[in-house]
Amino acid sequence: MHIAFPLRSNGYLLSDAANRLGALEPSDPAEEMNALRERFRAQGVLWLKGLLDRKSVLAFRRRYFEAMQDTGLLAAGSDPVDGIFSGAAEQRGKTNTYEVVRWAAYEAFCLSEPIWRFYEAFLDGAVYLHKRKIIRLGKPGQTRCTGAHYDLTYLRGGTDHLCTSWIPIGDCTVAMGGLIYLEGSDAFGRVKEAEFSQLNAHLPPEARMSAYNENMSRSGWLTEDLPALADRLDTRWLTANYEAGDMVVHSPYMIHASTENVSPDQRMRLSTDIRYQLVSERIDPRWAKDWTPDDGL
Ligand SMILES: O=C(O)CCC(=O)C(=O)O
Repeated sequence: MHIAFPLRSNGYLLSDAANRLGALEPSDPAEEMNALRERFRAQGVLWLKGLLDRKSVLAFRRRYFEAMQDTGLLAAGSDPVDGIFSGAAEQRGKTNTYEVVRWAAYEAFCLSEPIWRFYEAFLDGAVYLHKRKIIRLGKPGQTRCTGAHYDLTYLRGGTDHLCTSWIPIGDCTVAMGGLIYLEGSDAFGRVKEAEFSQLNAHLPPEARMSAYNENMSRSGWLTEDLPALADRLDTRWLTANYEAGDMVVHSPYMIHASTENVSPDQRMRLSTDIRYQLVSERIDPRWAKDWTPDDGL
């Protein structure tokens, strides 16, 4: 995929010219389940095109931005479903994202039938949705991005047989700073986690599980320097133009990050990331509460 503009993440530039960028491969959710499982095992990620009903996803995007109207987030006169940023500093409004994650409407969205039915088939059993579910808003001009990490860092108290769903709530072009994946990095994530397990072995149980213990970085991230990591592993960051209705599934070892939103029309990136696993397997008890800013995860 040729990208005609610089992709920046926490101050680091990812350039097409350095051959460190590639395109994420889409998958059809109607494909045979064993083929999807095999691709997931080999690549650590599955970008499922159109798994969800596009209209329902857009209805939730509208609902979210309508609820934020009084914060001044939206450009005056714009349609909330477009999520056009006003450029103004956010005011305190009647609601905020930490309340939205407790909405029944959001819970219903995360539990929508195509999602749990997919996981029941994919994982081959009854599934559980982690209570701690995150909604992220990416405003144009915001320079803070998600650094390179794999999810198990934050989920060491349960099974590693779990899947993250990253769901764009609305279309999310590369320019809007959607999730990017480090090609082939599931294997590297496993090696890193085995190293951390050894380093953490002498720590008390709570610290051993923590993403922020003495052996980890302050954020739990591997690095913010995405180009250096791609150079080191001689691989590429995979980008995609996601659409409302898509769902990306990634393994807890797959390394991912995000880039700045440079949308020319000031469109905000809204997404959610939620985790499913078999109900019969160990569930990290720290994830059994709604997401709050001070939950220490
Ligand atoms: O959306 C983001 O920026 C980060 C999401 C993430 O880390 C995840 O889906 O696990």
